[in-house]
Amino acid sequence: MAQLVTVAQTGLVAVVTIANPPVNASTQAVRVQLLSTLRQLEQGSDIRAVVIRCAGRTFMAGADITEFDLPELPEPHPNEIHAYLDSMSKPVVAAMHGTTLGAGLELALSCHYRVADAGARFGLPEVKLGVIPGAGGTQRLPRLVGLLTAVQMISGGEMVPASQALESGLIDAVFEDDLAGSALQYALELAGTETGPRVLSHRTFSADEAQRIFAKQHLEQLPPPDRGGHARRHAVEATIQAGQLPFQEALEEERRRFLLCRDTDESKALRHAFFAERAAARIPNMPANASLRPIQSVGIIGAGTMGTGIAMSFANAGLPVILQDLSEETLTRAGGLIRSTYETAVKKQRMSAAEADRRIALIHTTNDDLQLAGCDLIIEAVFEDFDIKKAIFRRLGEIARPGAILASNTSSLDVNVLASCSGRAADVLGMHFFSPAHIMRLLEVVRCDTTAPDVLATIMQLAKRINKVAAVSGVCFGFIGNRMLEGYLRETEFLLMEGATPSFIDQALEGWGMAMGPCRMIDMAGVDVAAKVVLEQRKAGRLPDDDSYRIVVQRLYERGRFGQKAGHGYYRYEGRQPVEDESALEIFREQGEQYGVRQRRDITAQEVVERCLYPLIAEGYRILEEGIAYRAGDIDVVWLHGYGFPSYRGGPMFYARSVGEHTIAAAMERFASARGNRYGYWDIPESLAKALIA
Ligand code: T1G
Repeated sequence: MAQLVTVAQTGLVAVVTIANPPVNASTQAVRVQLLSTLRQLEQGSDIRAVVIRCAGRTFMAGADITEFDLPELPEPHPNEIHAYLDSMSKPVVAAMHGTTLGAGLELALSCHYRVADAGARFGLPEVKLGVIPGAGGTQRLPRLVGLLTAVQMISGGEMVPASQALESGLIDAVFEDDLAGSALQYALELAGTETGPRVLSHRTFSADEAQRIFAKQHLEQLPPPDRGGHARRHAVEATIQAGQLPFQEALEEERRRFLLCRDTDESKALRHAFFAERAAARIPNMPANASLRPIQSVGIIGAGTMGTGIAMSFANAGLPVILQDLSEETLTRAGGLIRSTYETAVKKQRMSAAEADRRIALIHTTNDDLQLAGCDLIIEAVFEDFDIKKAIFRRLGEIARPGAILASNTSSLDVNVLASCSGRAADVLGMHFFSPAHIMRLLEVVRCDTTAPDVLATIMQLAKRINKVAAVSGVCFGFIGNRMLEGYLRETEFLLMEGATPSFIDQALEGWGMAMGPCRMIDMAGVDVAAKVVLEQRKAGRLPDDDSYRIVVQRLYERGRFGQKAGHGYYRYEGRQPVEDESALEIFREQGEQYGVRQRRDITAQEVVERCLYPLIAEGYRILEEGIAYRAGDIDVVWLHGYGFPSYRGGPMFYARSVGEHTIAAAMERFASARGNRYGYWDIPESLAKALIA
């Protein structure tokens, strides 16, 4: 067994170091070695205090999530270590840096004193994996910070910074530098003054009535168990029991709830999403030591909403940006949007005024594209006009410095063509950001046939640097997300023509878990934007020979119903509030009659969900068959981070396996026979159809 826990003695203090890269996860080997080390130190006559610290980038960041799939957690359970810490006669100090999370924070709570460096953050994020703290967190945390703070931390799963942790009593001291030396000094003083342990589990605890009432209100406001609230509800219920049950009994109840949650579909989906996001960053057959191109400066062509949002994404990561546009008016508007965005962040105390000023100062605007010539990465973010984009890539091929990476933010156009226009195709790829680009984390990285491996690797690494979740897509219309969206929107419009209303469709899909239904989504993104994409597809001959295909969005567009920004689209808007609009329903009726909807009928929410989601999922199978996506998990990452797919369902491809591929294929067969399949809308991809034979 590798040596993961070592000890160094300084005077009367023993410093225990855990070294289990990359995040010092609490594996069985770590637990075995840590427990035996603590037992030895307790016996040591020349030791009066202990410090537990971690090597590398962070204090223990949690249990090893891969152990969740084991039938039983390999001994010793973290609770055994924590019970031993409770029994020790010598004070133990946790010295924390990085992100102390989950079992790492539970270990620290079982220590007797807690110190940290100024940049440290703390959390119990277990609910984000569909479980609850399973090693005493629900019982020790309230004893330290009170019921309210504990319920908020545990049910939200968010990290708190060292300053807040100090203020709440979670930690005892923050050191600006030299954590190791300061923690040692802290322990030496404990030893020197013969200060004994402070054992949280021995602390009697009873929250006052007001705190209990708050906790119960918090519980009632959580989503239902089958809509992402299962683990959160158990986490809060376990926390509320702190002080109401004898400590050991409460630990057993916590463990019971943890095991209950661990085996749910919600938890399996969330754990899948966690690892899928990290796997998506890995490019198959890419040598681990692939050289990356340096990216120290970024140029963006096009200062519209997308270009401005992209500029802020880079400024947020500390990278200087030159934002270029031919129109001075556009540049002025962009400058205003940048300033107002950061002013709002300061007002909401998301960042200091100084930090906002730093980021604003990183973005320079210009109308002269030659100023981009020295940039390491240049992103084209003009509107979706292919001829203009081609001209820009020809220009970039002339002015950009050798070795610069050239990217297009296009949401659907053929990046291979842009690459060839540039005259340096190996340097070109797509970077499809999602609006608002400085907030949405998804980045579809589109690899052209000619993109050089180091260019792809560089951009995948850069994505992490700008806090984006990247997934690689091959070149096809709509890449991964928008291509799968087609069937979803097609069926939405057919359902409208058959008698469903926008609110019925949206509520059916939002009730199923989507963050926003299709009609509200298009109204918000712009009916005109959606209609232009359909018209562009029809012009390029990419649509089925079916005049009724997405005819509704075209009719709304023709009538100036551009969506929320125009006050009406699929809905009428009172402020930002969507309201059913008789004149829109009339358009749906007209189109239904014109395209042969003999009689409008009552449609169930289940039919809406199946009619919209199954073609979306089927397209995902085709995307995998064609090699457009490397893995099914990459497709899930796209939908979880770019389209509001419910995380507790794991993404469309994970959901397909959990609901059963046979169920989906059989439903598609039913729709094909009930509705006809003249245009292949209900064709079942081969890799999905095999479920029918199995
Ligand atoms: N278990 C196993 N592997 C983990 C891991 C974990 N807890 N955390 C990270 N990894 C892997 C990750 O898959 C990746 O692997 C590598 O480490 C770097 O991670 C009993 C039961 C700590 C903020 O939920 O939030 O404790 O892709 O790319 O961006 O109550 O990792 O390189 O092969 O994310 O710097 C609670 C989960 C567990 C924390 C670092 N803890 N991790 O982010 O690196 S449940 C968590 C994170 C628990 C107890 C319960 C982040 C990070 P690879 P990374 P990062």
